[in-house]
Amino acid sequence: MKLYYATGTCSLSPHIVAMEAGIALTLERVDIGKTPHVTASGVDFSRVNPNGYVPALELDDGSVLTEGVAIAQYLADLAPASSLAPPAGTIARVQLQTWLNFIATELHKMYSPWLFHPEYGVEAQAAARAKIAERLAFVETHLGTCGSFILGEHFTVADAYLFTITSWSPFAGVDLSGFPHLRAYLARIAARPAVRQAMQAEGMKVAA
Ligand SMILES: N[C@@H](CCC(=O)N[C@@H](CS)C(=O)NCC(=O)O)C(=O)O
Repeated sequence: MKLYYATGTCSLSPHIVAMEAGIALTLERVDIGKTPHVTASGVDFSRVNPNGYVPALELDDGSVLTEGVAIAQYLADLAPASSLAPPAGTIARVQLQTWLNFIATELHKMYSPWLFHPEYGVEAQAAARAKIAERLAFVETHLGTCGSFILGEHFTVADAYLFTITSWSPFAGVDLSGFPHLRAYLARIAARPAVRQAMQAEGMKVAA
């Protein structure tokens, strides 16, 4: 399987999941800074994902999965013993999907595009930061009571996703100083060997 990724973007989330699950992936970098987006091997990425965004997962039969939360759950389900996602059909799985949808729609798409595209203007960015602060307050309250991870004591795909998105905060001007539980959670996740390996494989800096 091949994961199309761009360093440090939301594609880091399924990359972490694969590392946690012990699933070997081929990686192909996509330059999303240039239009059209071209992959490291010179392919126009719109031929892989017509929407032009990472992540995309090419399966061994040539078919392509898109949308980070779907890819992450697919990978988790390939390795049920890793407990990265509760079994389908359980309330715990629905709780996982509730969090994945919350992270995708209330956080991911509030950080990006608003905070990474200055052309939206300072007013839109201030509004996005205010909304993110509200949502992070909700996350902070949850992390204060849930245990080590979002669903309790097991690291799941939701943790890979929340870690990936909220780690953008320093680059996006989002102040995490009022969220001590979130900061401790991010440090805990950043120390996981699989997370470090995924980040290193993408050429990111990891803490010593
Ligand atoms: N709905 C998609 C959004 C993915 C997305 O926003 N990807 C960004 C990186 S975090 C991207 O590739 N942007 C480049 C572009 O949209 O052209 C998902 O959740 O997988």
